[in-house]
Amino acid sequence: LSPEKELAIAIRRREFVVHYQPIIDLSNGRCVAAEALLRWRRPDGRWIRPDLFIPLAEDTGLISPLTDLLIERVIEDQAELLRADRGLHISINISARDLESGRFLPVLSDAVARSGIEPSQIWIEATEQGFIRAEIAASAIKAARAAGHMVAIDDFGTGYSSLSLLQGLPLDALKIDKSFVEAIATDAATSVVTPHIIDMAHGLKLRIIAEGVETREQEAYLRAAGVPLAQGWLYSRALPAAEFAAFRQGRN
Ligand code: G
Ligand code: G
Ligand code: G
Ligand code: MN
Ligand code: NA
Repeated sequence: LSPEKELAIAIRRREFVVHYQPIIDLSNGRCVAAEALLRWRRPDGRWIRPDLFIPLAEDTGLISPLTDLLIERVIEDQAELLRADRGLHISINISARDLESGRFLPVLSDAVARSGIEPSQIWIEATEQGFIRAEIAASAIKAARAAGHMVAIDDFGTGYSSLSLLQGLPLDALKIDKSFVEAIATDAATSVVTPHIIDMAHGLKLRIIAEGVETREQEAYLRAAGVPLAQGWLYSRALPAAEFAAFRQGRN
Protein backbone atom coordinates (compact mmCIF):
# COMPACT_ATOMS: atom_id res chain seq x y z
CA LEU A 1 0.00 0.00 0.00
CA SER A 2 1.37 3.44 -0.92
CA PRO A 3 1.66 6.06 1.84
CA GLU A 4 -1.01 8.08 0.02
CA LYS A 5 -3.47 5.16 0.04
CA GLU A 6 -2.73 4.48 3.70
CA LEU A 7 -3.44 8.10 4.58
CA ALA A 8 -6.66 8.12 2.53
CA ILE A 9 -7.86 5.00 4.36
CA ALA A 10 -6.88 6.44 7.72
CA ILE A 11 -8.92 9.58 7.03
CA ARG A 12 -11.92 7.45 6.06
CA ARG A 13 -11.48 5.44 9.26
CA ARG A 14 -11.03 8.66 11.25
CA GLU A 15 -7.81 7.52 12.91
CA PHE A 16 -6.99 11.06 14.06
CA VAL A 17 -7.22 12.77 17.41
CA VAL A 18 -6.45 16.33 18.37
CA HIS A 19 -4.19 17.44 21.19
CA TYR A 20 -4.34 20.94 22.61
CA GLN A 21 -1.35 23.05 23.60
CA PRO A 22 -2.29 25.79 26.10
CA ILE A 23 -1.73 29.45 25.13
CA ILE A 24 -1.03 31.71 28.11
CA ASP A 25 -1.80 35.39 28.72
CA LEU A 26 1.57 36.73 29.89
CA SER A 27 -0.03 39.57 31.86
CA ASN A 28 -1.74 37.24 34.34
CA GLY A 29 -0.65 33.65 33.63
CA ARG A 30 -4.11 32.53 32.61
CA CYS A 31 -4.84 30.06 29.85
CA VAL A 32 -6.92 31.90 27.25
CA ALA A 33 -6.60 29.53 24.30
CA ALA A 34 -5.07 26.35 22.93
CA GLU A 35 -3.53 25.37 19.63
CA ALA A 36 -5.16 22.27 18.11
CA LEU A 37 -2.52 19.82 16.87
CA LEU A 38 -3.48 16.71 14.92
CA ARG A 39 -2.15 13.27 15.81
CA TRP A 40 -2.55 10.13 13.72
CA ARG A 41 -3.16 7.09 15.90
CA ARG A 42 -2.77 3.83 13.95
CA PRO A 43 -4.95 0.83 14.84
CA ASP A 44 -1.80 -0.90 16.13
CA GLY A 45 -1.44 1.94 18.65
CA ARG A 46 1.46 3.65 16.89
CA TRP A 47 1.38 7.45 16.84
CA ILE A 48 2.47 9.26 13.70
CA ARG A 49 3.69 12.84 13.97
CA PRO A 50 2.05 15.60 11.92
CA ASP A 51 5.32 16.66 10.30
CA LEU A 52 5.25 13.25 8.59
CA PHE A 53 1.66 13.17 7.34
CA ILE A 54 0.71 16.86 6.85
CA PRO A 55 3.16 17.40 3.95
CA LEU A 56 1.92 14.18 2.33
CA ALA A 57 -1.68 15.33 2.77
CA GLU A 58 -0.82 18.70 1.23
CA ASP A 59 0.90 17.12 -1.77
CA THR A 60 -1.89 14.67 -2.51
CA GLY A 61 -5.03 16.79 -2.00
CA LEU A 62 -5.91 14.81 1.14
CA ILE A 63 -5.47 17.92 3.27
CA SER A 64 -9.01 19.06 2.49
CA PRO A 65 -10.80 16.01 4.01
CA LEU A 66 -8.20 15.98 6.81
CA THR A 67 -8.96 19.61 7.66
CA ASP A 68 -12.69 18.80 7.62
CA LEU A 69 -11.99 16.01 10.10
CA LEU A 70 -9.89 18.38 12.24
CA ILE A 71 -12.77 20.87 12.40
CA GLU A 72 -15.24 18.14 13.32
CA ARG A 73 -12.99 16.77 16.07
CA VAL A 74 -12.22 20.20 17.54
CA ILE A 75 -15.92 21.06 17.76
CA GLU A 76 -16.69 17.62 19.19
CA ASP A 77 -13.92 17.98 21.82
CA GLN A 78 -14.36 21.62 22.78
CA ALA A 79 -17.91 22.88 22.06
CA GLU A 80 -19.13 22.33 25.60
CA LEU A 81 -16.16 24.12 27.16
CA LEU A 82 -16.35 26.95 24.61
CA ARG A 83 -20.07 27.48 25.21
CA ALA A 84 -19.51 27.56 28.96
CA ASP A 85 -16.66 30.06 28.69
CA ARG A 86 -16.73 32.71 25.98
CA GLY A 87 -13.22 33.80 27.01
CA LEU A 88 -11.72 30.56 25.69
CA HIS A 89 -10.39 30.19 22.13
CA ILE A 90 -9.09 27.30 20.03
CA SER A 91 -6.55 27.98 17.32
CA ILE A 92 -6.52 25.68 14.29
CA ASN A 93 -3.85 25.24 11.62
CA ILE A 94 -5.03 25.80 8.06
CA SER A 95 -2.60 24.97 5.28
CA ALA A 96 -1.97 27.11 2.21
CA ARG A 97 -3.86 24.53 0.13
CA ASP A 98 -6.94 24.97 2.31
CA LEU A 99 -6.70 28.75 2.01
CA GLU A 100 -6.41 28.54 -1.76
CA SER A 101 -9.39 26.25 -2.19
CA GLY A 102 -11.43 28.15 0.41
CA ARG A 103 -13.48 25.05 1.15
CA PHE A 104 -12.65 24.89 4.83
CA LEU A 105 -14.55 28.09 5.61
CA PRO A 106 -18.13 26.96 4.91
CA VAL A 107 -17.33 23.71 6.77
CA LEU A 108 -16.04 25.70 9.74
CA SER A 109 -18.89 28.23 9.68
CA ASP A 110 -21.45 25.45 9.60
CA ALA A 111 -19.79 23.57 12.49
CA VAL A 112 -19.55 26.77 14.54
CA ALA A 113 -23.19 27.69 13.92
CA ARG A 114 -24.49 24.21 14.76
CA SER A 115 -22.47 24.01 17.98
CA GLY A 116 -23.56 27.38 19.34
CA ILE A 117 -20.06 28.73 19.89
CA GLU A 118 -18.95 32.18 18.74
CA PRO A 119 -16.89 32.40 15.51
CA SER A 120 -14.47 34.64 17.43
CA GLN A 121 -13.65 31.64 19.66
CA ILE A 122 -11.94 29.90 16.75
CA TRP A 123 -8.62 31.37 15.65
CA ILE A 124 -6.96 30.39 12.39
CA GLU A 125 -3.21 29.87 11.93
CA ALA A 126 -2.15 30.18 8.31
CA THR A 127 1.34 28.93 7.67
CA GLU A 128 3.68 31.04 5.63
CA GLN A 129 5.00 27.92 3.90
CA GLY A 130 3.46 27.48 0.48
CA PHE A 131 1.71 30.81 0.10
CA ILE A 132 2.23 30.58 -3.62
CA ARG A 133 -0.43 33.06 -4.59
CA ALA A 134 -0.64 35.92 -2.16
CA GLU A 135 -3.82 37.43 -3.68
CA ILE A 136 -5.73 34.20 -3.19
CA ALA A 137 -4.47 33.86 0.35
CA ALA A 138 -5.44 37.48 1.02
CA SER A 139 -9.02 36.99 -0.13
CA ALA A 140 -9.37 33.76 1.88
CA ILE A 141 -8.04 35.52 4.99
CA LYS A 142 -10.48 38.40 4.42
CA ALA A 143 -13.36 35.94 4.16
CA ALA A 144 -12.32 34.17 7.37
CA ARG A 145 -12.10 37.48 9.24
CA ALA A 146 -15.46 38.58 7.82
CA ALA A 147 -16.88 35.34 9.28
CA GLY A 148 -15.59 36.47 12.69
CA HIS A 149 -12.33 34.55 13.09
CA MET A 150 -8.99 35.95 14.17
CA VAL A 151 -6.29 35.05 11.64
CA ALA A 152 -2.61 34.65 12.55
CA ILE A 153 0.37 33.95 10.34
CA ASP A 154 2.18 30.90 11.69
CA ASP A 155 5.89 30.02 11.83
CA PHE A 156 6.70 33.61 11.04
CA GLY A 157 10.27 34.19 9.93
CA THR A 158 10.92 30.68 8.64
CA GLY A 159 9.70 31.32 5.09
CA TYR A 160 11.44 33.54 2.59
CA SER A 161 8.90 36.16 1.51
CA SER A 162 8.15 37.32 5.05
CA LEU A 163 8.07 41.08 4.94
CA SER A 164 6.39 41.74 1.59
CA LEU A 165 3.94 38.97 2.36
CA LEU A 166 3.03 40.45 5.73
CA GLN A 167 2.30 43.87 4.25
CA GLY A 168 -0.05 42.39 1.68
CA LEU A 169 -2.11 40.20 4.00
CA PRO A 170 -5.02 41.39 6.16
CA LEU A 171 -3.86 39.62 9.34
CA ASP A 172 -4.76 40.00 13.03
CA ALA A 173 -1.78 38.26 14.59
CA LEU A 174 1.68 36.82 14.10
CA LYS A 175 3.15 33.72 15.71
CA ILE A 176 6.85 34.07 16.38
CA ASP A 177 8.47 30.80 15.37
CA LYS A 178 10.15 28.86 18.16
CA SER A 179 13.58 29.23 16.54
CA PHE A 180 13.47 32.96 17.39
CA VAL A 181 12.31 32.28 20.93
CA GLU A 182 15.03 29.68 21.40
CA ALA A 183 17.63 32.28 20.41
CA ILE A 184 16.61 34.76 23.14
CA ALA A 185 19.48 35.49 25.55
CA THR A 186 21.90 33.28 23.63
CA ASP A 187 24.73 34.34 21.35
CA ALA A 188 23.07 32.68 18.34
CA ALA A 189 23.04 34.94 15.28
CA THR A 190 19.25 34.63 15.22
CA SER A 191 18.94 36.37 18.59
CA VAL A 192 19.42 39.80 16.98
CA VAL A 193 16.37 39.17 14.76
CA THR A 194 13.84 38.48 17.52
CA PRO A 195 13.41 42.11 18.71
CA HIS A 196 12.96 43.23 15.12
CA ILE A 197 10.18 40.73 14.53
CA ILE A 198 8.46 42.00 17.68
CA ASP A 199 8.89 45.67 16.65
CA MET A 200 7.63 44.95 13.18
CA ALA A 201 4.55 43.18 14.50
CA HIS A 202 3.84 46.12 16.81
CA GLY A 203 4.34 48.53 13.90
CA LEU A 204 1.87 46.58 11.79
CA LYS A 205 -0.57 46.47 14.73
CA LEU A 206 -0.47 42.69 14.84
CA ARG A 207 -1.11 40.74 18.00
CA ILE A 208 1.85 38.49 18.86
CA ILE A 209 1.88 34.88 20.06
CA ALA A 210 5.29 33.45 20.95
CA GLU A 211 5.82 29.73 20.35
CA GLY A 212 8.23 27.29 21.91
CA VAL A 213 8.68 29.12 25.23
CA GLU A 214 10.76 26.80 27.43
CA THR A 215 12.37 29.00 30.09
CA ARG A 216 11.46 31.73 32.59
CA GLU A 217 14.16 33.88 31.03
CA GLN A 218 12.50 33.71 27.60
CA GLU A 219 9.16 34.47 29.20
CA ALA A 220 10.51 37.52 31.05
CA TYR A 221 12.09 38.84 27.86
CA LEU A 222 8.87 38.42 25.88
CA ARG A 223 6.73 40.01 28.58
CA ALA A 224 9.09 42.99 28.80
CA ALA A 225 8.97 43.35 25.02
CA GLY A 226 5.17 43.62 25.14
CA VAL A 227 4.32 40.18 23.77
CA PRO A 228 0.87 39.35 25.16
CA LEU A 229 0.54 35.60 24.53
CA ALA A 230 2.84 32.57 24.69
CA GLN A 231 2.85 28.79 24.41
CA GLY A 232 5.51 26.19 25.00
CA TRP A 233 6.81 23.45 27.27
CA LEU A 234 7.34 25.96 30.08
CA TYR A 235 3.56 25.85 30.47
CA SER A 236 2.54 22.57 28.89
CA ARG A 237 3.01 20.22 25.99
CA ALA A 238 -0.03 19.52 23.77
CA LEU A 239 -2.61 17.64 25.85
CA PRO A 240 -5.54 15.32 25.16
CA ALA A 241 -8.85 17.24 25.41
CA ALA A 242 -9.73 16.07 28.94
CA GLU A 243 -6.26 16.91 30.27
CA PHE A 244 -6.43 20.33 28.64
CA ALA A 245 -9.73 21.05 30.40
CA ALA A 246 -8.13 20.07 33.72
CA PHE A 247 -5.04 22.16 33.01
CA ARG A 248 -7.14 25.21 32.29
CA GLN A 249 -9.30 24.79 35.36
CA GLY A 250 -6.23 24.48 37.53
CA ARG A 251 -4.78 27.65 36.11
CA ASN A 252 -7.73 30.04 35.80
O1 G B 1 3.18 19.98 17.66
P1 G B 1 3.61 19.29 16.55
O2 G B 1 4.79 18.47 16.41
O3 G B 1 2.53 18.32 16.77
O4 G B 1 3.14 19.87 15.12
C1 G B 1 3.99 19.90 14.02
C2 G B 1 3.41 20.75 12.91
O5 G B 1 2.34 20.07 12.25
C3 G B 1 2.78 22.04 13.40
O6 G B 1 3.71 23.04 13.47
C4 G B 1 1.76 22.35 12.34
O7 G B 1 2.35 23.18 11.34
C5 G B 1 1.43 21.00 11.76
N1 G B 1 0.08 20.65 12.16
C6 G B 1 -0.34 20.08 13.32
N2 G B 1 -1.67 19.91 13.32
C7 G B 1 -2.11 20.39 12.12
C8 G B 1 -3.38 20.50 11.50
O8 G B 1 -4.41 20.14 12.07
N3 G B 1 -3.42 21.02 10.23
C9 G B 1 -2.31 21.45 9.58
N4 G B 1 -2.44 21.95 8.36
N5 G B 1 -1.09 21.37 10.14
C10 G B 1 -0.99 20.85 11.38
O1 G C 1 1.99 24.84 14.35
P1 G C 1 3.36 24.46 14.72
O2 G C 1 4.18 23.84 13.71
O3 G C 1 4.10 25.63 15.21
O4 G C 1 3.20 23.48 15.99
C1 G C 1 3.88 23.62 17.16
C2 G C 1 5.06 22.69 17.20
O5 G C 1 5.99 23.10 18.17
C3 G C 1 4.71 21.27 17.56
O6 G C 1 5.51 20.42 16.81
C4 G C 1 5.07 21.14 19.04
O7 G C 1 5.36 19.82 19.46
C5 G C 1 6.27 22.03 19.10
N1 G C 1 6.46 22.66 20.38
C6 G C 1 5.51 23.08 21.23
N2 G C 1 6.05 23.66 22.33
C7 G C 1 7.39 23.60 22.14
C8 G C 1 8.49 24.03 22.93
O8 G C 1 8.37 24.64 23.99
N3 G C 1 9.72 23.79 22.42
C9 G C 1 9.93 23.16 21.24
N4 G C 1 11.19 22.98 20.83
N5 G C 1 8.92 22.75 20.47
C10 G C 1 7.66 22.96 20.92
O1 G D 1 3.53 15.51 23.26
P1 G D 1 3.86 16.01 21.90
O2 G D 1 3.20 15.22 20.81
O3 G D 1 3.66 17.49 21.75
O4 G D 1 5.42 15.77 21.76
C1 G D 1 6.10 15.98 20.56
C2 G D 1 7.56 15.65 20.81
O5 G D 1 8.10 16.58 21.77
C3 G D 1 7.80 14.26 21.37
O6 G D 1 8.96 13.75 20.77
C4 G D 1 8.01 14.52 22.86
O7 G D 1 8.86 13.56 23.43
C5 G D 1 8.63 15.88 22.89
N1 G D 1 8.25 16.63 24.10
C6 G D 1 7.01 16.83 24.57
N2 G D 1 7.03 17.56 25.69
C7 G D 1 8.34 17.87 25.92
C8 G D 1 9.01 18.64 26.91
O8 G D 1 8.40 19.20 27.84
N3 G D 1 10.35 18.75 26.82
C9 G D 1 11.05 18.16 25.81
N4 G D 1 12.37 18.36 25.75
N5 G D 1 10.45 17.44 24.85
C10 G D 1 9.11 17.27 24.91
MN1 MN E 1 0.64 26.43 14.43
NA1 NA F 1 4.23 27.35 14.33
